[in-house]
Amino acid sequence: MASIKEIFEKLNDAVLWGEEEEAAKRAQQALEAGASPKDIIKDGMSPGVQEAGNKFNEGEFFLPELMLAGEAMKAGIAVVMPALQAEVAKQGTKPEAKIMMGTVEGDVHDIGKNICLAMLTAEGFECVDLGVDNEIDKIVAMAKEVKPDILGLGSYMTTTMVQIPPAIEKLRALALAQNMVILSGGVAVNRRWSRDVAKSNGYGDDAWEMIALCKEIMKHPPDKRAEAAENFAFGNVEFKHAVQA
Ligand code: B12
Repeated sequence: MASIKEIFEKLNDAVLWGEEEEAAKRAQQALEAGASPKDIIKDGMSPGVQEAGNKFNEGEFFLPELMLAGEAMKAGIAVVMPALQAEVAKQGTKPEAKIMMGTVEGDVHDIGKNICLAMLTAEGFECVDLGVDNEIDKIVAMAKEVKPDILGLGSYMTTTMVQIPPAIEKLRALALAQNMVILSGGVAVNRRWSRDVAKSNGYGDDAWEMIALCKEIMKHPPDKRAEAAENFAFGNVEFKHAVQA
């Protein structure tokens, strides 16, 4: 029988080369071999999709290959999702918090967001997927309706990151009234921009940092969560305009 390491290699390859059926099959095989859904996403698929991104940046892959890699990753996630949810249900704990995530207007990249949502679900958070290409008014309306403890806004292109600051501006009063913490993330966005320009309450480089941040946020009473997020995410960021001696 193949080891989990060997299955992960094949699974990562299937994602990289955009083989949907193979990815679903290998994800199932990994589950049957006893791998945890979390590890399957983290070690069995994420490196494959990152590699596809690298090949695109280096000019070796083009858009069709990228789309196929994205679809293969989705097929793998679909296989592990029920196991992920079953694992959480078995733990029988109340969800730690409600987290809503969506991509801003004009942006259809959703692989990173989907990884975050899958991993947060695995950690016991109740997750609401707002999907991609969300206009600001829709984000505000959904935040009012869903009342998440944490709202994550994702942008993956420099052309769409400009949507995040006005979205946060429009959400500010609601966030205060609902004690909702707003995070920004995605490949177009960085920590300092999140703090200084978007004025979000926090940023995460990847799904694992987002999980750590969400856990930290929920350790605090509702009215202290935004501050706790800012300390955790931005505590070590140097000031933009350092005073010159
Ligand atoms: C895959 C991909 C695609 C796929 C998307 C498939 C899908 N379903 O998502 C397809 C082929 C559709 C695509 C299309 C396009 N793409 Co594209 N794409 C990529 C690529 C290669 C990888 C993105 C990805 O999935 N990365 C892997 C995931 C796991 O990483 P991630 O997104 O960063 O997510 C992690 C963290 O950021 C974090 N995170 C994510 N979201 C959030 C949210 C919060 C709140 C937090 C805290 C954390 C967090 O956690 C995640 C997991 O660890 C990137 C290049 C790159 N290296 O990133 C280009 C890239 C983003 N694309 C780019 C472009 C230009 C396009 C197109 C315009 C191309 C075209 N000419 O048509 C279109 C635009 C479509 C649109 N309107 O959105 C550019 C953007 C350049 C820019 N201006 O900034 C990039 C950077 C490539 C490049 N170097 O030029 N793309």
